[in-house]
Amino acid sequence: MTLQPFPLERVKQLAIQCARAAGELSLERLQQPFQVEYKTSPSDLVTAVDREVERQVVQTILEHFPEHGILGEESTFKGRVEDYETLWVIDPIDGTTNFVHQQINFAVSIAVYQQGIGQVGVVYDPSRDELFYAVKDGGAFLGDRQLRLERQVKLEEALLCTSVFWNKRAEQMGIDQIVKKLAGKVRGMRLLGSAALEMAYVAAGRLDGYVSLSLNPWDFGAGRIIVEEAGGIVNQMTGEPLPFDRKSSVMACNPTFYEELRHYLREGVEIPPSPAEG
Ligand code: 2AM
Ligand code: CA
Repeated sequence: MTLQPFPLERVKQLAIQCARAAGELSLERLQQPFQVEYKTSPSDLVTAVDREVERQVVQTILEHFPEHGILGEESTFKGRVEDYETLWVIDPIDGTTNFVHQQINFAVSIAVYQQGIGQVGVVYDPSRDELFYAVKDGGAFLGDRQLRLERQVKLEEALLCTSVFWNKRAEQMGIDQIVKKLAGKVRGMRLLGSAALEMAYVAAGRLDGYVSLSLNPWDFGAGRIIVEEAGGIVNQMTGEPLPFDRKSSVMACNPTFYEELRHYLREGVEIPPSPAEG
């Protein structure tokens, strides 16, 4: 049997099309009342819009590529991840709490992996109509502008971002201490509430680094490809490579201070191996 070459250009076009359509649908739904539910607690929300948007994305992908698998936050696709050579990893709304409260600062995240290797990553912010995307070995872009992390940044000059505070286990592990220590070292710390957007912003140089003790694969799937293609470094906080299909800690940053940041993180906190506990 001859293996078909991976249709990179078609996959990229479809990922961008799906992300834009998903973003438009989310914005439309914000104009009307929608149902909000607690997933596990009052700080873990899901809305009817998350589910509707994911269903739309899954349907479109399968119309074009019925042979591909899909790993989505809302589990709309029922197949087993390990059965597919090509896997789409999608979050219909990354930053659901922002979607509900702020109606801004959320994003669609779509990544495509071929045998575990990231090929295409798309993060679309519909409120600002900003499209971040990257293709393996083809560069990272914000719209038609190529993103390159060429500026030298010292840790003391860095603006860092984290989404650790939602995680009670992170608190038990002393993450508040490490963040406090880091905050005293860097220029500033931010919490935006959407890991996908935060990673896209690292690629764009709006933030210099992002750290989290535990993220789901759909939160970092696209952002990691975009940061890497922009010339940044993305790993687990232990320094090991990120997985593509399970939970992990994440650090993504400008390469100039990667080792220094890793040293700081290693000193203060017990970093969980992947898969991390949520
Ligand atoms: P979400 O909005 O898709 O749930 C900041 O809260 C970031 O962490 C967001 O990207 C959010 O994604 C993610 N997040 C929230 N709760 C999480 C959990 N229990 N495990 C992993 N990631 C989570
Ligand atoms: Ca989500």
